[in-house]
Amino acid sequence: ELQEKTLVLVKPDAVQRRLVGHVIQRFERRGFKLVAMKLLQVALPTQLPPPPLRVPCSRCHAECWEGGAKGGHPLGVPTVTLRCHQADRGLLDKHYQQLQQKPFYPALLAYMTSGPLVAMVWEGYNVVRSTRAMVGDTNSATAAAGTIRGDFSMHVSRNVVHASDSVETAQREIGFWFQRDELVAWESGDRDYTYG
Ligand code: YYY
Ligand code: MG
Repeated sequence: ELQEKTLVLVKPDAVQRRLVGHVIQRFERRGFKLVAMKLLQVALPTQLPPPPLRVPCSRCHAECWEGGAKGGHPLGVPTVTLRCHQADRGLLDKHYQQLQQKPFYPALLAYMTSGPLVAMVWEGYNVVRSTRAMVGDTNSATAAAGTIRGDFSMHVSRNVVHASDSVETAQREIGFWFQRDELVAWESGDRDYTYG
């Protein structure tokens, strides 16, 4: 059968409202398989700590960070790369590529960077389409009761979750939010009972 993966974000409003467990429970109970998950705070550049100081190397008196002009230490000494692991708005600009020109985009950015969110990858049969159905309409006012947005959200600008809208989008979005080695492949023991 068709096994797909999709990206689900539990957005900052849902983390603040302690809904993370509720959201996870719905996908688990449906039978989907969690293959990656992390809590992270996406920051605007002004919220990020200053970048590490680039200090000249004490041995060669040159800047020899990885990716530098010479692509490494001129004396062949292993270099340490200091990288800021905090996600920044560039991630959201990619994630919401289609929406950047919309009038609500600045507000959407402010909301998505207002607190931590939980990023997850769920796997299963038709998971992309099923997840969208479980999440409900973008606009909470018209989201059906029984959907996550229909049950937990009142307003489009605070709609609790994100879910990828197609298999292609899902593949791209998973790549934005996760490194390849953050996805865990595992066999679920109830497979014969959930898929027949
Ligand atoms: O995929 P989905 O989240 O259901 O909707 P999109 O059309 O992709 O919009 C992404 C996101 O933008 C939506 O979840 C809330 C926000 N948004 C908004 O704040 N105001 C709108 N009028 C439309 C969308
Ligand atoms: Mg969308």
